[in-house]
Amino acid sequence: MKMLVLLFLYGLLGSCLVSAKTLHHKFVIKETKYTRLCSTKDILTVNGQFPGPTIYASKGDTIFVDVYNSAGSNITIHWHGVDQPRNPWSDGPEYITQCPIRPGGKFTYKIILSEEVGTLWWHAHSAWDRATVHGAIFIYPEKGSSFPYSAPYKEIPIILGEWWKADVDQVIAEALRTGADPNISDAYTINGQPGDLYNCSKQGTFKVLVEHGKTYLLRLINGAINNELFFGIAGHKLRVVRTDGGYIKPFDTNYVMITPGQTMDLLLFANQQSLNKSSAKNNRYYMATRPYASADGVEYDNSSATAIILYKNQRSKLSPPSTSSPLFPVLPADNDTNAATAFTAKLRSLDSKDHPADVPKDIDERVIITIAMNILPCNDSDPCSGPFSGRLASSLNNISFQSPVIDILDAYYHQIPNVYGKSFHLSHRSTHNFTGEDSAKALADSKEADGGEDGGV
Ligand SMILES: [Cu+2]
Repeated sequence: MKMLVLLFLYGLLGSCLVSAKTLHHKFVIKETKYTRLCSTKDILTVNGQFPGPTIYASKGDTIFVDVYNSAGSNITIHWHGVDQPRNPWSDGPEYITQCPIRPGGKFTYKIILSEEVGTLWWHAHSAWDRATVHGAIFIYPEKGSSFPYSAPYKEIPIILGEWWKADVDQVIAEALRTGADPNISDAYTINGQPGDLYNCSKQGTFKVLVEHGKTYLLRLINGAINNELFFGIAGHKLRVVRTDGGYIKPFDTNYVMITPGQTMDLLLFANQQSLNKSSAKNNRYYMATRPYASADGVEYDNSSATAIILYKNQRSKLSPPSTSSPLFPVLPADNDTNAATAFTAKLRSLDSKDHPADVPKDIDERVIITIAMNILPCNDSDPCSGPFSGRLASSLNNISFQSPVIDILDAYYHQIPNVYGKSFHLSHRSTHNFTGEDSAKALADSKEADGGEDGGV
């Protein structure tokens, strides 16, 4: 009997060892010429590709990525949404978990996949390099586990991004110099392409050929630097099944709202008519993305990126271009907060037997973290020209971040003093209703009343 149990355990262990794989990738960071919106510039890429290469893996795999920096400036790479249990050294944010990889240097990242399944992504985590240095991570369920929905016929990566005609590192450098908001982007992109609505972009528009009656899995990633985005496809509902590498309770929707860094897996049912049906007038449908931007008086890029869903003609296999232009999806207005929050409120963990939501329910300590955008005064040693003659500075509990010389994780591990402080206040000196009516004004008034000696809020 004992022998049987042992054999059984050995069998289980054996199958685990067989299913979790170790994968290797080589990323070479280099400058590459790309032309968008009628102008050409050098952008940073991985292996010359924009968007960068997709990493294919399965749940529980370990991935080693050798990153060679052949560009002229420092860089790091972050594996967005990967938990990396007990492995912070490979997380990537510059000066937090590592010093950046210098030009000519190399760093090997170890990416430990644990519970994640679905779509995640990787991106540079230095200056604004992530605008062009990014790509998808597809994580398939481990062998033998079942999808909580029927398997799609094909999968389609959809990476949303932002494009500046200017050099992106100069855009952020200028913003840091002046203390003002960075210049807004010149276009949004879908898989690196702005689409039909922008100058000189029609030719490159991303197109997907679909077959009537088939189901497609869209792996949607918001790789934009700053913007929350609405996304939808004309004439089609989307079924949201996963977000940020985990299953959710599926629901159907005409549009999604996706925040920067977020990922979503969407099922697209190709159930519209193709041209070969005599009644069909159109076999092309736009997918489109445009911003959700509700902040008063803050300038934003209000353009729309498009790609095209094209139905295959089942008789000839080739789809003749239809004469009328593709249908455009109905997306909420840019400032439609109700539409944005109504969508987000529907995101709920699947929480099934096979995909439980293991959230700790016993709370030891309640921590309040206030995220704020402050305006600091300009002065002679730190000249600036931002809003209200000040400098924008974000903070957590009224503490802003300045890059140290040694990365914080090394300083913590080796107990190197004077790199970071330990005075992060977990409770506030005065209480304030941060979700009340006109909270910012009320807080500013109360500061003025006590003399406002604190600087920011
Ligand atoms: Cu990220």
